[in-house]
Amino acid sequence: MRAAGTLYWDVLGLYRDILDGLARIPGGRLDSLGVDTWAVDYGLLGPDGRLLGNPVHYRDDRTASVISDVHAKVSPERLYALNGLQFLPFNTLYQLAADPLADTAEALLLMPDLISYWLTGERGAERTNASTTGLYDAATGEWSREIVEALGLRPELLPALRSPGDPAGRLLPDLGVLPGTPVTAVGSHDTASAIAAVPATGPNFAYISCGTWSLAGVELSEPVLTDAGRAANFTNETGVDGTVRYLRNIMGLWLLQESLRTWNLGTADLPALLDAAADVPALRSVIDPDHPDFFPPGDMPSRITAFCERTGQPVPASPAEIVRCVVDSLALGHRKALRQASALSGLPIEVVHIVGGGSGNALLCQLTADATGLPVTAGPTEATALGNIGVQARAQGLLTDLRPLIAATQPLRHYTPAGPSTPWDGAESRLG
Ligand code: LRH
Repeated sequence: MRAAGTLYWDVLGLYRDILDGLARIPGGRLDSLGVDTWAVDYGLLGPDGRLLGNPVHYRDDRTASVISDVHAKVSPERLYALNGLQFLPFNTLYQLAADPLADTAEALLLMPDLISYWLTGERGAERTNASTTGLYDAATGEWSREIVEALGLRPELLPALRSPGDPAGRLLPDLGVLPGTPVTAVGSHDTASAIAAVPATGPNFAYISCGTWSLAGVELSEPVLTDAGRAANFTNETGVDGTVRYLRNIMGLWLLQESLRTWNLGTADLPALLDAAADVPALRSVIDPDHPDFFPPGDMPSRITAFCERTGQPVPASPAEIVRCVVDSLALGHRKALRQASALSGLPIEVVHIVGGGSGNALLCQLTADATGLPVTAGPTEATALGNIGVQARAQGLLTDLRPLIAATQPLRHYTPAGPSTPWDGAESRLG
């Protein structure tokens, strides 16, 4: 929500919904609870543990003016050598540079850690999400003293790290819901939880965690911190069990969500629109989904048509044509990222797993198979929730290996490439 020019999260609304949800648990009993959210955003606490200021949304543009200051203190090359993170203007380290409260705050808690703190009174920094801050050393798995000091941040700002599966306190009695319920640290970065639930049956797979963002890449055991990886803006995020998610962010279904919002349509209208889009000729016009024009909230269709006009392509007119342009462009983005992930990491890809809400988008899954020339397995849709619960179940000794269980129990759909991927070769060059 925007107020006086700043884009904020409604963090207390989210917290209230969590408490409401807990109050409705059938039977009034839980063996464990784990919190995950999106990455990078945070709340700052004062000396008495109070929240200083309302957390700001990563789509706010407050970092635009501070990025060069940060890079003057630590070069992008050195940052990448230490944190292995793709450059995204909203990485926590840039947000902190734009946040006047960072100088006086006592503690920084990333969103899921903030919710956990409110639920339990205990503070910590869960590793998978800490790895998205830019302040975390991808090789050692600890906060990077060098980056923290170079940026003039106090090391005490950052709480002690914890890993998925660690205990994270108990629900406080004064919440009035399920008092004493154990809280377990999970892959608190939603993408870490989602990838923990990929139903892969062998090592040579790629994944696309497809929702508001498409996070497309491969899973590795060690970070890849090469110049070529940096140039391609690949990230090394920490996964559950110390795995490395070597991936790139692609703008994702945000392009569709914001288009629907502009047209005053809801997700219930999407199936009919996608059906109509399937009848529009393929690859008439494509956009670079990652162009910064598409990042902020607002009228998406007019930004898409402006891009097509600027690049001399046919201008999509109807909603179905715009949806087709978006879905084609995302499939192209998936293809480019996965080809690079494989080349940069040396991992051959035999199958692509699409998980998350986008795995229910049959047109996008089929076009991703066509564009990559690889078989696609789609599902589960609720991968993040399943990965979150799976880590808790494992911490309780209820299972040892989540992926085979997901593969055996979740409905999955399979897509094979419909034809040669040649038309996509030409289209990729139009992305620039
Ligand atoms: C997906 C996600 C992604 C981040 C972005 C901020 O929800 O966590 O992994 O890059 O949000």
